[in-house]
Amino acid sequence: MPATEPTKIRNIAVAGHRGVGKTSLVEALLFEAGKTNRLGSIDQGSTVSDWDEHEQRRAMSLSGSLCHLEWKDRKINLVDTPGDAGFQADTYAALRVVEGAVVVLSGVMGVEVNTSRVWKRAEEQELSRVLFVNMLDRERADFYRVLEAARQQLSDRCVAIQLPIGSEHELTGIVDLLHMCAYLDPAGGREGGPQPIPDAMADVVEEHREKLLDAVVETDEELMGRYLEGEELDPKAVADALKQAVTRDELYPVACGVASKNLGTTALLDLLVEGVPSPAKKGTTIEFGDAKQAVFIFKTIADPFTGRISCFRVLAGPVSGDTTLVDPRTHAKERMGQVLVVQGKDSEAVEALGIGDLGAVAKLKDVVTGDVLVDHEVAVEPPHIDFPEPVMSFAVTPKAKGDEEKMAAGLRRLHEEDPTLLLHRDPQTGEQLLSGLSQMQVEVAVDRLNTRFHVEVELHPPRVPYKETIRKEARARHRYKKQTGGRGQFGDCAIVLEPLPAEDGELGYEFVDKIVGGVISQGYRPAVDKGIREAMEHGELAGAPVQGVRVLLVDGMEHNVDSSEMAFKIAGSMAFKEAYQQADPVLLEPIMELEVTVPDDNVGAVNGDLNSRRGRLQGMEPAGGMTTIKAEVPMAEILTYSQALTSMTGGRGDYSMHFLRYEEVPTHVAQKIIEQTKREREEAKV
Ligand SMILES: Nc1nc2c(ncn2[C@@H]2O[C@H](COP(=O)(O)OP(=O)(O)OP(=O)(O)O)[C@@H](O)[C@H]2O)c(=O)[nH]1
Ligand SMILES: [Mg+2]
Repeated sequence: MPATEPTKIRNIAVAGHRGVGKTSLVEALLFEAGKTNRLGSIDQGSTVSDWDEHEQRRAMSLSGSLCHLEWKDRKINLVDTPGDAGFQADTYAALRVVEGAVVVLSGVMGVEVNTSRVWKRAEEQELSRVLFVNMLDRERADFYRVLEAARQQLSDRCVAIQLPIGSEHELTGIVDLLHMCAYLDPAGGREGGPQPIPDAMADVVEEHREKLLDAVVETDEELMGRYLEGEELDPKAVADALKQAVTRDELYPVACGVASKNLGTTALLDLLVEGVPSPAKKGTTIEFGDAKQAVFIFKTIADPFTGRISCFRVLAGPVSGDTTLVDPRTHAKERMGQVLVVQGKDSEAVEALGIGDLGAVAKLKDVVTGDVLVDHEVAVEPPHIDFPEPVMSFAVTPKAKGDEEKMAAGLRRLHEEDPTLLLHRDPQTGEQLLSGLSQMQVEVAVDRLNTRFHVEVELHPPRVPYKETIRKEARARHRYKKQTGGRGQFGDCAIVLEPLPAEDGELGYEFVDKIVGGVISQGYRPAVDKGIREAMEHGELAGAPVQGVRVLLVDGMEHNVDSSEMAFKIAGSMAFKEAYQQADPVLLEPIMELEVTVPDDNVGAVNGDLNSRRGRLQGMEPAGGMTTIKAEVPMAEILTYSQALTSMTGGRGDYSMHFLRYEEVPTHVAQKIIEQTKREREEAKV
């Protein structure tokens, strides 16, 4: 099979909020196009794109899934993306390799938190967009309400291109306003081809057909002229102008249907072919220099059995099997043994893939998501996929002693698949921290460690990385002296501690040598510095590292026989501890900047709760039924926020946060932490 021409390809990401029927829609499109013989379902765990056992167990998508189908002599590549906030890495990566997105909305819920988020991302990437209002068979579903919400909250350039026939459980079909025909509910079978529009719909169809034509001709002067002269425009002319408008992001057609029954797929497939640009028209902004063959890796699957599978978009080609490319990031040669097309969990080798096409290759050596591979070494800047930052961390420990390395190796593999999942050691608390975008993402990683890598691990709330600093100047002198028979020990130093202001928000440390007249010889002064640094690793208040201190070494004494580096190190450390007590030491805690998006009804409860967490409200932005609250909250108060938010908002809230700065812990809170540390230290001694 020769490579498909770029003009005959459509690359489409299916994106939207959690649970709106994206996977069901992809399933229906594959079925309608004859790629599968029966319509799989989420509830039976039988869809093509949610093939992973963890996806089936949780009945939700956890990673992006690549599928393809043929429709009217076009190859449509579909990337089904997860809607859950914890799994957005794959969604964002998918949006980087497509020209178009089908943004799926629930006919009941309309525009939700993640709808707006993927919309914004698609806008940044200048993707052509089609909306699909799904679940119109459900109770309280209302196409026109959702259409209005999309026009208000996403773009007033959204225009209906299909309409439902009937509503809720009396929904019987949809009308295609472009081709002026109807499709009747196939109840899970294949759609039976175009039917006449029911007479009873005449008025509403007329109204929306006119709105559609008005919107389309407004983007095309020539067509506008013909339209105004009263000419009847044929669907082809309208579709051509529509495609131009969609390509230039001037129009967003709104389709509709019922994915779980396969209603609306024919009209949607027609729209993807006729109304969405091909890679030849829209192309990619990813750089590949003057390479004749180039691919961009947008997804990595780390399978313990088949090894690593890398999904790519062809930037320059065609690219065939048996090709060796080079990764300019590592300068390593990478062999593309076989070029594969992917259908969910299945793949099939093909001869070659052309420009713009999406495919996969197995067993590349050292390639990560985000790499560009080229046929000869050219300096290319790999495109930056702006992945969301982790918002929460858990401390992880293996259940069995000795499994640390196995756990780390497994998590490294999972990080290859999902770059937002990070394992790192907190240098301060010594804990292994697993960070991610949501609690569920972290829990799924734990499940996968178990099933794929056979390591059982436990999650705990992490320790807060407190710090200590001083508020005023203090001085101390310490003489370390030991006389035990032969050679003794002698070190004597006087130091002054001063608060050192933060630089760019970072608290530092400075050692200033003010010795005059050589009272301590040059060779011993760094030992004093070293002793002080060691003492600063564990402050006297709560054992947290001390920062924001300038130390002046002002005086001292040495003994010509007994002095040693060791003696001066000890003297420095002791002098520091003594001065530190006098310098008004205080405890510092990390403050996070928090952004919570919740339904308007929950704002009161969420604000009240943030208040009880010592949060400080910074602002509120209502937008279409949801409000985004910005607040500064101490990290210690927000370690387990996810559960609280879920219960306050019935799962409809969403949040993200990042580190802002360190601040002094209020006295009454600090007192408790200091006492707690003392108790722990004493227990540790026993
Ligand atoms: N009544 C009805 N149910 C639907 C429809 N489409 C999907 N569902 C059901 O809604 C649930 C979620 O469907 P999914 O296809 O998993 O939704 P998704 O958007 O892929 O979910 P995530 O990938 O987890 O974000 C499943 O139980 C589906 O059977 C529909 O049009 N009507
Ligand atoms: Mg899904």
